[in-house]
Amino acid sequence: MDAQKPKNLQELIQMLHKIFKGDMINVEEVQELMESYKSNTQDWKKYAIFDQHRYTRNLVDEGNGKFNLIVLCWGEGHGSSIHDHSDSHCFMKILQGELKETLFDCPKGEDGEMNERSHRILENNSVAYINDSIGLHRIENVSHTEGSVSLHLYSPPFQTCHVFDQRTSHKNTAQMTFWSKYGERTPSQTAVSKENN
Ligand code: CSS
Ligand code: FE2
Repeated sequence: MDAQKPKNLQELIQMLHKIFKGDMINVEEVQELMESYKSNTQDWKKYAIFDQHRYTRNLVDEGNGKFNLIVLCWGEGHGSSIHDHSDSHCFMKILQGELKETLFDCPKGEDGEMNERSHRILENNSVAYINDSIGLHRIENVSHTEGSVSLHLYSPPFQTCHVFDQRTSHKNTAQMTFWSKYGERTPSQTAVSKENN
Protein backbone atom coordinates (compact mmCIF):
# COMPACT_ATOMS: atom_id res chain seq x y z
CA MET A 1 0.00 0.00 0.00
CA ASP A 2 1.14 3.52 -0.76
CA ALA A 3 2.25 5.68 2.14
CA GLN A 4 0.07 8.65 3.18
CA LYS A 5 0.60 11.84 1.24
CA PRO A 6 1.38 14.93 3.29
CA LYS A 7 -1.44 17.48 2.83
CA ASN A 8 0.77 20.41 3.70
CA LEU A 9 4.31 21.33 4.76
CA GLN A 10 3.55 20.72 8.46
CA GLU A 11 2.47 17.17 7.69
CA LEU A 12 5.55 16.64 5.54
CA ILE A 13 7.74 17.75 8.46
CA GLN A 14 5.97 15.39 10.88
CA MET A 15 6.43 12.49 8.46
CA LEU A 16 10.11 13.36 7.97
CA HIS A 17 10.60 13.34 11.76
CA LYS A 18 9.19 9.80 11.83
CA ILE A 19 11.36 8.38 9.07
CA PHE A 20 14.53 10.01 10.43
CA LYS A 21 14.01 8.52 13.93
CA GLY A 22 16.00 5.43 13.04
CA ASP A 23 19.67 5.32 12.07
CA MET A 24 19.18 4.09 8.50
CA ILE A 25 18.21 6.49 5.73
CA ASN A 26 16.34 5.13 2.74
CA VAL A 27 17.12 7.69 0.04
CA GLU A 28 14.25 6.60 -2.23
CA GLU A 29 11.73 6.76 0.60
CA VAL A 30 12.73 10.31 1.53
CA GLN A 31 12.77 11.38 -2.11
CA GLU A 32 9.30 9.90 -2.75
CA LEU A 33 7.87 11.45 0.40
CA MET A 34 9.19 14.90 -0.51
CA GLU A 35 7.87 14.48 -4.07
CA SER A 36 4.41 13.50 -2.80
CA TYR A 37 3.99 16.90 -1.12
CA LYS A 38 2.49 19.29 -3.69
CA SER A 39 3.91 22.74 -3.12
CA ASN A 40 1.44 25.32 -1.80
CA THR A 41 2.76 28.88 -1.42
CA GLN A 42 0.63 29.48 1.71
CA ASP A 43 2.60 26.74 3.52
CA TRP A 44 6.05 28.23 3.05
CA LYS A 45 5.67 31.94 2.23
CA LYS A 46 6.79 33.01 5.73
CA TYR A 47 10.18 31.38 5.05
CA ALA A 48 10.54 32.77 1.53
CA ILE A 49 12.55 35.93 2.25
CA PHE A 50 14.45 37.04 -0.86
CA ASP A 51 17.52 39.27 -1.09
CA GLN A 52 18.35 41.42 -4.10
CA HIS A 53 21.98 40.32 -4.32
CA ARG A 54 22.24 36.61 -3.57
CA TYR A 55 20.22 33.55 -2.74
CA THR A 56 19.04 33.25 0.86
CA ARG A 57 18.94 30.27 3.27
CA ASN A 58 15.95 30.19 5.62
CA LEU A 59 15.78 27.58 8.39
CA VAL A 60 12.41 25.82 8.71
CA ASP A 61 13.10 22.87 11.03
CA GLU A 62 16.02 21.23 12.84
CA GLY A 63 14.66 17.68 12.56
CA ASN A 64 15.43 16.67 16.16
CA GLY A 65 19.10 17.07 15.35
CA LYS A 66 18.89 14.51 12.52
CA PHE A 67 18.43 16.93 9.61
CA ASN A 68 18.06 20.56 8.64
CA LEU A 69 15.12 21.62 6.50
CA ILE A 70 15.80 24.90 4.74
CA VAL A 71 13.92 27.09 2.24
CA LEU A 72 16.26 28.65 -0.31
CA CYS A 73 15.16 31.71 -2.30
CA TRP A 74 16.88 32.32 -5.62
CA GLY A 75 16.31 35.67 -7.28
CA GLU A 76 16.58 36.03 -11.05
CA GLY A 77 20.10 35.03 -12.13
CA HIS A 78 21.20 34.01 -8.62
CA GLY A 79 23.36 30.89 -8.29
CA SER A 80 25.60 28.94 -5.93
CA SER A 81 29.31 28.20 -6.18
CA ILE A 82 30.36 24.70 -7.16
CA HIS A 83 30.17 22.91 -3.81
CA ASP A 84 30.17 19.62 -1.93
CA HIS A 85 27.76 18.52 0.83
CA SER A 86 30.13 17.72 3.74
CA ASP A 87 29.45 13.96 3.57
CA SER A 88 25.73 14.53 4.14
CA HIS A 89 22.68 13.56 2.12
CA CYS A 90 21.19 16.47 0.16
CA PHE A 91 17.55 16.37 -1.00
CA MET A 92 16.31 19.38 -2.92
CA LYS A 93 12.64 19.91 -3.83
CA ILE A 94 11.49 22.71 -6.12
CA LEU A 95 8.67 24.72 -4.51
CA GLN A 96 8.43 27.47 -7.13
CA GLY A 97 9.94 28.08 -10.56
CA GLU A 98 12.82 26.00 -11.91
CA LEU A 99 16.51 25.54 -11.08
CA LYS A 100 19.42 24.42 -13.23
CA GLU A 101 21.74 21.81 -11.72
CA THR A 102 25.22 21.38 -13.24
CA LEU A 103 27.17 18.31 -12.08
CA PHE A 104 30.98 18.23 -11.81
CA ASP A 105 33.48 15.48 -11.08
CA CYS A 106 35.35 15.85 -7.81
CA PRO A 107 38.80 17.24 -8.78
CA LYS A 108 41.84 15.02 -8.06
CA GLY A 109 44.07 17.97 -7.27
CA GLU A 110 44.34 21.64 -8.16
CA ASP A 111 44.96 20.97 -11.74
CA GLY A 112 43.08 23.38 -13.97
CA GLU A 113 39.50 23.46 -15.21
CA MET A 114 36.90 21.25 -13.54
CA ASN A 115 35.11 18.64 -15.63
CA GLU A 116 31.44 19.45 -16.21
CA ARG A 117 29.65 16.11 -16.38
CA SER A 118 26.04 17.04 -17.15
CA HIS A 119 23.29 19.51 -16.49
CA ARG A 120 19.52 19.43 -16.18
CA ILE A 121 16.55 21.61 -15.36
CA LEU A 122 14.74 20.72 -12.15
CA GLU A 123 11.02 21.40 -12.52
CA ASN A 124 8.46 22.47 -9.96
CA ASN A 125 7.73 19.80 -7.31
CA SER A 126 10.58 17.52 -8.42
CA VAL A 127 13.17 16.30 -5.91
CA ALA A 128 16.88 15.98 -6.72
CA TYR A 129 19.37 14.02 -4.61
CA ILE A 130 23.14 14.33 -4.31
CA ASN A 131 25.96 13.31 -1.99
CA ASP A 132 29.75 13.59 -2.23
CA SER A 133 30.18 10.15 -3.80
CA ILE A 134 27.93 11.23 -6.70
CA GLY A 135 29.88 14.46 -7.26
CA LEU A 136 29.74 18.23 -6.89
CA HIS A 137 27.17 20.62 -8.28
CA ARG A 138 26.26 24.21 -8.98
CA ILE A 139 22.62 25.38 -8.66
CA GLU A 140 21.31 28.39 -10.60
CA ASN A 141 18.06 30.19 -11.26
CA VAL A 142 18.61 31.00 -14.92
CA SER A 143 15.21 32.73 -15.29
CA HIS A 144 15.18 36.45 -16.09
CA THR A 145 11.57 36.84 -15.00
CA GLU A 146 10.83 34.59 -12.01
CA GLY A 147 12.30 33.92 -8.59
CA SER A 148 12.74 30.26 -7.60
CA VAL A 149 12.18 28.65 -4.22
CA SER A 150 13.52 25.26 -3.12
CA LEU A 151 13.24 23.11 -0.01
CA HIS A 152 16.51 21.43 1.07
CA LEU A 153 16.93 18.59 3.51
CA TYR A 154 20.49 17.94 4.72
CA SER A 155 21.24 14.93 6.91
CA PRO A 156 23.20 15.04 9.10
CA PRO A 157 23.06 18.86 9.34
CA PHE A 158 26.31 20.69 8.49
CA GLN A 159 27.65 24.21 9.03
CA THR A 160 30.50 24.33 6.51
CA CYS A 161 31.08 22.94 3.04
CA HIS A 162 33.78 23.13 0.38
CA VAL A 163 33.47 25.48 -2.59
CA PHE A 164 35.50 25.09 -5.78
CA ASP A 165 36.83 27.46 -8.45
CA GLN A 166 35.76 26.11 -11.85
CA ARG A 167 38.88 27.35 -13.70
CA THR A 168 41.56 26.18 -11.23
CA SER A 169 39.77 23.50 -9.14
CA HIS A 170 40.99 25.44 -6.08
CA LYS A 171 39.05 24.43 -2.95
CA ASN A 172 37.98 26.64 -0.04
CA THR A 173 35.93 26.08 3.11
CA ALA A 174 32.76 28.15 3.36
CA GLN A 175 30.44 28.85 6.30
CA MET A 176 26.72 28.24 5.85
CA THR A 177 24.54 30.90 7.47
CA PHE A 178 20.82 31.55 7.81
CA TRP A 179 19.06 34.63 6.48
CA SER A 180 16.08 33.76 8.72
CA LYS A 181 15.15 31.09 11.26
CA TYR A 182 11.55 29.93 11.77
CA GLY A 183 10.33 32.90 9.73
CA GLU A 184 12.28 35.54 11.70
CA ARG A 185 15.11 37.46 10.03
CA THR A 186 18.43 36.61 11.74
CA PRO A 187 20.53 39.54 13.02
CA SER A 188 23.06 40.60 10.37
CA GLN A 189 26.53 39.12 10.65
CA THR A 190 30.07 40.05 9.69
CA ALA A 191 30.94 40.56 6.02
CA VAL A 192 32.82 37.25 5.66
CA SER A 193 30.06 35.04 7.02
CA LYS A 194 27.44 36.69 4.80
CA GLU A 195 28.68 34.82 1.74
CA ASN A 196 26.52 32.02 0.38
CA ASN A 197 27.80 28.90 -1.24
N1 CSS B 1 24.60 24.38 -0.97
C1 CSS B 1 23.56 25.31 -1.07
C2 CSS B 1 22.36 24.93 -1.86
S1 CSS B 1 22.60 23.91 -3.27
S2 CSS B 1 22.27 22.14 -2.55
C3 CSS B 1 23.13 25.80 0.29
O1 CSS B 1 22.52 25.07 1.07
O2 CSS B 1 23.45 26.94 0.56
FE1 FE2 C 1 24.12 21.61 -3.21
